[in-house]
Amino acid sequence: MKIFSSVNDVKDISALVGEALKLKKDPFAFQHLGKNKTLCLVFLNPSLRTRISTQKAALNLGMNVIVLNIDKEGWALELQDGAIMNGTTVEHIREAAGVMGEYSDIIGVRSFPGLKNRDEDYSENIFNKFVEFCKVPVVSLESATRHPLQSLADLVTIEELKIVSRPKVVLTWAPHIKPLPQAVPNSFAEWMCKADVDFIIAHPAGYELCADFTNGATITHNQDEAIRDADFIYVKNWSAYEPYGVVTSGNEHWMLTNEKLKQAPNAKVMHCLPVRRNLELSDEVLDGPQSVVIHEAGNRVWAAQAVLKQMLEAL
Ligand code: AN0
Ligand code: CP
Repeated sequence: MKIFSSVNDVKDISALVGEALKLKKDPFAFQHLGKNKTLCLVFLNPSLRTRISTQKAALNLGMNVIVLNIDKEGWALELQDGAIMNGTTVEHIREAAGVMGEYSDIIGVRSFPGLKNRDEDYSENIFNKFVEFCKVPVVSLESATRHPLQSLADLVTIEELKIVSRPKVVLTWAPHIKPLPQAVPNSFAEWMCKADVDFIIAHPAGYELCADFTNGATITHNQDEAIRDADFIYVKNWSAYEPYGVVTSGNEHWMLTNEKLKQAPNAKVMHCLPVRRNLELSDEVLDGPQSVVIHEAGNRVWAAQAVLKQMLEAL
């Protein structure tokens, strides 16, 4: 694997999930693969899980890891081609990515969308420029439109915890005070549409995701009906795709509570984290027996390790 930016970069999804679960049982079996290889993780935005789990995954494979919080510690990056750089930006992404490629065998990049210009965000300009100019394999640590390491960890979690062969998986929108990207729900939808699950998306009117990612899913505005008898309930906020990046009020009742969970007594509750308590999910759900959010975050290590292993094997 040379690029990991979406489910479309994966040849065999169930083999990759199986690989992650095997690595979970035997984390240090492939230390020779990463010997004398360097992973550089570049963050243009904050992170807790992605940063630590990907670093841990690389260490398990015997790699050296360098983390650069380029938004805080690097030179201000220019992204526009042809820019006259007489303003605040100091270094063009062409040189910055090219130089980082000289120091790295694999690069990871996190670049959130601006949520102002949809065409620009959905063109994946920043991620694609890293790929073009660094000339080494690149793994997405969440780009403008997708979060594939999260989705792989989510699928690993579902495979691991399911008790029926084809589980009912519900992605339900949750309230938030800030406009958040569509990357996590886009990506989750894209992976679930290819997995052996019965997949339903529930959201208030006006929060339709781009159809490119949801092809094959059942979509409803009725949250109660969607979550009834679900096996997995995946909670996530996102801002509107149309009009782009907008957040409307009046949907506070979409928070997942124990009262709602009564309709899905066997459901496991998932969230990518970070989560805003008592806004997206109530304390009682997060602290209750149906929540698997910490376990899910733990699986980020094995998802990242499976992807890095395939990249190292292709070097
Ligand atoms: C980010 C998002 O929704 O894309 C990162 C989630 C992994 N969340 C926030 O900004 C709170
Ligand atoms: N879920 C996730 O990607 O978390 P971080 O933003 O903390 O990395």
